[in-house]
Amino acid sequence: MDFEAVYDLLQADLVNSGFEIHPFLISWYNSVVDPIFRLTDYDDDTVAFLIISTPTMFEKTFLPYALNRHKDLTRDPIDCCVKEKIQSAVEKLPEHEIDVLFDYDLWPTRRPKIIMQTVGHISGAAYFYSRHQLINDPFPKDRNMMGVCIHPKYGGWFALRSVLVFKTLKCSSLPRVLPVDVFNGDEALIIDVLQRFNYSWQDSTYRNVIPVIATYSTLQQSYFQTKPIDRFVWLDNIRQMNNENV
Ligand code: B12
Repeated sequence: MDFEAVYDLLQADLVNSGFEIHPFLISWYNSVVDPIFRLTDYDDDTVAFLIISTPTMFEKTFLPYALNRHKDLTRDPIDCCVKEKIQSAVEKLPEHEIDVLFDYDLWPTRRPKIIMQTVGHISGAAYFYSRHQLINDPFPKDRNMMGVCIHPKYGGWFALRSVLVFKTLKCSSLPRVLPVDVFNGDEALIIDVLQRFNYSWQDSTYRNVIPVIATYSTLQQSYFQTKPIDRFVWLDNIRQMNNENV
């Protein structure tokens, strides 16, 4: 199966479930991260795909999963649901050797196996804004300021979930898609989003710094605002309401 066939199959399987897929080459990632973060097991022209969840993933994929009584909801249910969905897509490509990395995969040293925001940028999915690009950086030198990706359609209403590395798929001529700089280089807007993401991410205003075509639903926001320890009870209530309605 060539690149186009693989890309088509992944899109057919995942787009209607509320995901987006963005292809990239390992060399694009390795050329920007520090040596310690490089993916050294692969050739430069190895094809990989970034998978992000969009606002509809919650209703299209997660709720049906969570309402299924056979699913164990005691371990992070969103992560388990996304993993199951991606694994089922991968199983449809048995002739390829695929390494699947998730946003939460860490080495024993707690270092992330893959830096998802960098992948978001180099794959063209969502521009990564960081203090390092500022000419006049106003933030305290000793403050660890996280960068943030902004998606051209969903602002901050999305998550960078997984990377599929196709060890057996090489394509040195893969066309590169540049990420959309939604702030057109306006440094004041970049500072504003970095402030919102670092100092008040809980209010979600960093997600709305540009006009968006969709946000997380009220139900989804309620789920994410629930403490992880209380989410099982939250989901159990949804299951009970669903039973009453059938
Ligand atoms: C660790 C982590 C945390 C830690 C943060 C620790 C810290 N302050 O650093 C904690 C638990 C606190 C945290 C909290 C949150 N997080 Co967090 N977190 C991560 C995680 C797992 C790893 C981030 C990391 O350590 N990166 C490593 C550092 C070194 O990367 P870096 O600083 O970007 O440096 C690299 C780049 O600069 C790159 N680089 C160098 N030159 C160039 C040039 C270019 C052009 C480019 C593109 C890159 C590049 O190379 C460097 C490395 O060598 C990622 C998922 C993942 N696997 O990536 C999510 C992630 C960053 N978190 C995310 C989110 C949303 C949050 C929260 C809002 C909570 C939430 N989940 O809702 C809060 C926000 C907290 C805050 N603002 O303070 C999202 C960000 C989404 C987005 N739109 O950007 C991610 C991507 C998870 C996801 N699945 O989507 N998080």
